[in-house]
Amino acid sequence: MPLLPKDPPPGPSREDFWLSPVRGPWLTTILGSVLLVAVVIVGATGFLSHAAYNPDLGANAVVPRDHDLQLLIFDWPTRPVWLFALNQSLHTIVGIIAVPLLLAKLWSVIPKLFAWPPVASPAKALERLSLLGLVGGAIFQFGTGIFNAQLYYPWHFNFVVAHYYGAWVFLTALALHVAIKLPTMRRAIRERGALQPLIDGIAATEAEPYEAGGLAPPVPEPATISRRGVFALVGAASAGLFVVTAGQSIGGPLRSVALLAPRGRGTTFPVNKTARLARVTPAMVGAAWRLELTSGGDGGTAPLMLSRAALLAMDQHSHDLPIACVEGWTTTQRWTGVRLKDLAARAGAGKDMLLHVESLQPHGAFRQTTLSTDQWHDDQALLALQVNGADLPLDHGYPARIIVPALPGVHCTKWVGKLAFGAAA
Ligand SMILES: Nc1nc2c(c(=O)[nH]1)N[C@H]1C(S)=C(S)[C@@H](COP(=O)(O)O)O[C@H]1N2
Ligand SMILES: [Mo]
Repeated sequence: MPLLPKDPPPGPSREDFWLSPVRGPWLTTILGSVLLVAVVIVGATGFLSHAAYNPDLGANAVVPRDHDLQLLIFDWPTRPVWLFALNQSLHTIVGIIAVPLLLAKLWSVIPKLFAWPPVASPAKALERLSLLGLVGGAIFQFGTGIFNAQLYYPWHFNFVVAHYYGAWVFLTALALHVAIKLPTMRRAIRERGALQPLIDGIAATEAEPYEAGGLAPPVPEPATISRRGVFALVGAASAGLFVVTAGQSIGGPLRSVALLAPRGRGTTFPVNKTARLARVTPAMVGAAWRLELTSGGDGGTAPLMLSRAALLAMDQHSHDLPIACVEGWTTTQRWTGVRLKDLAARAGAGKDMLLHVESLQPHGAFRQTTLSTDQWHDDQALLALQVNGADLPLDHGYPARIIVPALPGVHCTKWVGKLAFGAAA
């Protein structure tokens, strides 16, 4: 005995509830294809960003390493110096401007959400389950990413961990979905052409042929927007989002109109976390401050305690290097300080050692980082003491901070208290 009536109840479960003549397999195919390109860029740059943390080193891993799904872990390079900035800008910019596309794509398939009966067969049940991963995953990934870029955390989980596993759920469901839908997409393009329907204005816009259980409406209303109008609308929305966000990473005149980018306007040199928030007090960084420099751990040499004057007496090097935050903002400044490899020599560190960095900041996830051998060997890798020709401001890490080419901003540790060269753990 069926639990549900065979005929759908009045409302969105009835096919004749949906009237738009532009909704149909062709529109969904093209919206889906463009969205797919965006998602591939965002997914690839997301996994690269994960690799850029060098999660195999020291305490760098944010996603627990013992139950991590690692496909793409390699020694993150230091050149070109803007590599991480480019990667992270692509990730956030493409992720943000894809939102109108995602909404249009979801709009184009909304009748499917109300399909009757809700579960027609075990195979359909499986397909709907995968759609839960797909649509739920998409909303979760775009939602958490954008909230993070807005510095808004209305949840109790670790963003990086959730966003990382969310990517696996979403991209797995997406791969399955594309595989299932490929024949439908090919048919839509074969029958109507990839771009042909964009030629029609409103007057010539007609519905695609109705098929039971398909996307085209059985009884379409006259068109109020053409198909190219749909793409113009989506394109304009994406362009608008680009204008109000991309300035935080691209800079230039766009920076002043980056209204939706919390670190975009007002300054070309944002502060991620102030000394106050990090509980670093002026007393901690006063005349009594010393850099503790060690090599080899417990069995190694006695620690050197270097004052700022002692560091300033060493060879100083200046380089224009970007800081790029995972949240998407980027800024390039002129940093001056001591080369990390000169400090390694001073400490008597072995060439194949790692560099463990500790901040004076008493608590928090960003108070330590581990740099790879290649990273501290780089000629431009600095313990910076100055920026733009003046002492580092306290909020930017006075008395000393890490600046390494192509290093994620989060590893450019501020208020450094200790540099320990040592073996891999
Ligand atoms: N000790 C410490 N260092 C830190 C952080 C921090 O919170 N504490 N934030 C990091 C992050 S996430 C970024 S993006 C950069 C930002 O540097 P800025 O605030 O000087 O622009 O500093 C990094 N260094
Ligand atoms: Mo950051």
